[in-house]
Amino acid sequence: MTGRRAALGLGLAAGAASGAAAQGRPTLREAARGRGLVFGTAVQSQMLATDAGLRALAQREAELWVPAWEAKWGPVQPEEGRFEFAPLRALLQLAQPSGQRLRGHCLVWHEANPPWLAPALAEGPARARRVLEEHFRVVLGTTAPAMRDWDVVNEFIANPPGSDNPSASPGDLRDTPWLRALGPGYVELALRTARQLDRTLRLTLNDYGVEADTPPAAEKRARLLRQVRGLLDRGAPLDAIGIQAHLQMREPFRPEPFITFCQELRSMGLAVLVTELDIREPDVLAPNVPTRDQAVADYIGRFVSAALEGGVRTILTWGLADRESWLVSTPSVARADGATTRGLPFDDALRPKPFRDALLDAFARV
Ligand code: 9MR
Repeated sequence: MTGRRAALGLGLAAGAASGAAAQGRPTLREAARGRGLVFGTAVQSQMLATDAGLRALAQREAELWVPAWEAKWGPVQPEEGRFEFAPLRALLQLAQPSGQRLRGHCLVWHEANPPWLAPALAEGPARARRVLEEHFRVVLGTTAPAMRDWDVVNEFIANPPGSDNPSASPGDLRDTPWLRALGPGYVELALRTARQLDRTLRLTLNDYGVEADTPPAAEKRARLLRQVRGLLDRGAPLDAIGIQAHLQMREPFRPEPFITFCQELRSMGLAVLVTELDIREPDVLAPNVPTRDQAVADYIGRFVSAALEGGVRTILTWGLADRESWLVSTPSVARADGATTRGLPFDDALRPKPFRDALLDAFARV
């Protein structure tokens, strides 16, 4: 382990005081910690380096950081055999004085991959396996002291008919270059490879589209449960399920089916995390910002309370302030009417919104 620590240049940061309360209420970090919960956020090294306000906010409000980009395959292994850890190191350096821990995201995904990867995987299972094992060996070996929890496979369940982006795949598993190269055993291979390299790493499978009270979400929950049960029956190492929770207010949410889903996962001995919480507002907005923000907060409050009731103890939002949100910067999910999505706990001026209060209130009820 000492060699690994030296490899990334930094170990686990020591716990540090989380700073002043914002506007008379505790920080999310403090409030969560007081209830035995962990609150975290996605961060981007470039943004934290250039935006002092966002940096201070992430340092003050979050206990746990997840790199939104820096640990994905594309940035980490841009060319075969050339590994790049400078952006991750930069994040660790920013985290150290304020005592954040980092979780890893993600080792296997069908997006954010370098151009060389898909052709290499297409060369056949033996080559695909070597490529996977080498990436895991270097990445886990380098990040081990600082990152003890990884999304090993991200978004592996196929979207059922009726979803926003239904998958062509006929089975439970999403059709990806990994599935095509290695067959349905690729998830188990990834988990076993990670466990073999690092016996005490927390291994997580992360997915989305399982939150709402809609037929496609119900089917995706069933697919996830079926796949997870199969993995555990085969003795695959697995510790946790990450529920992304990119919520959409045009979809209904009902606590009961979601709580049952979390409890079923918990009954299999798994931890359940909310890993990427944010929310898209409805197509037709209320006429003023306070009404919009209150509607967002009501939905978030219901969702987070259900998650906590279902046994979730770690909640991460996908960014803290609207100005860093992919819901604002990504054309495919940005609002068609040109309005800025108010889908995170703090506004563009970094002032807390009712979303933040809904989190605090839900934490306080635990
Ligand atoms: O928010 C992330 C964005 O900055 C990246 O460009 C993109 C591609 O790497 O990924 C976004 O994060 C995604 C996450 O990794 C997986 N779940 C969905 C997130 C939003 O697209």
